[in-house]
Amino acid sequence: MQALLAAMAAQTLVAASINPPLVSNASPPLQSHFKGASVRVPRKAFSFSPAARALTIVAETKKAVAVLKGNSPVEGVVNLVQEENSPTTVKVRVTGLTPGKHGFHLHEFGDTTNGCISTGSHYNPKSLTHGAPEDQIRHAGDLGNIVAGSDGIAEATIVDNQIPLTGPNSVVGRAFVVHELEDDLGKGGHELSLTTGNAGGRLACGVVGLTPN
Ligand SMILES: [Cu+2]
Ligand SMILES: [Zn+2]
Repeated sequence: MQALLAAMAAQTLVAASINPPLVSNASPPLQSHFKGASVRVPRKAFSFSPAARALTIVAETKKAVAVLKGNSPVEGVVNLVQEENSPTTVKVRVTGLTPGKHGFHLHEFGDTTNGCISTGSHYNPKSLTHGAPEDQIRHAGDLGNIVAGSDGIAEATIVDNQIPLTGPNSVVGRAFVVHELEDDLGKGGHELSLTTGNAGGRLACGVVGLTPN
């Protein structure tokens, strides 16, 4: 019985020795942080439970833009958005075109030193021949045609999985080109069909760059 009372008294003393610093405004703030339960709360907040880790995974959205210009009245803006590991959505608006179809591609280089000609060939990391966007065998940069109305304006939304904004095949730093003629999508039988789609001259081009918008 005496032992039990002694034990209870000891517990009371322990409790009493913990509680006063936690409720006391008199103790310096730095000291109270090193006492009792106040230490355990931050430790739990930093524990690496699966739930805590899931909170740190945030889907990354990349955005890019290209402003198209050239030695012609043709100009335009291309906006690109890619959610992590998803296809890239490309929104195109080009003005000053002749009505009808115009080849629209991503070319290999973001170099406009000599105008659109120095953007090189169609972006082609897999070394395939020219084709339509829906073909298995195509250049990654083959985005088909955009179509201008009688007002000379072409607007399109293209969703494509071969022009990512991150990773080894990122198209950031490469260039869009809009062409004089229709891209025959590799099926025209012309000697240029399997390299350029025989899409003719380069009316305007613009380098793809990252944007926060
Ligand atoms: Cu082209
Ligand atoms: Zn091509």
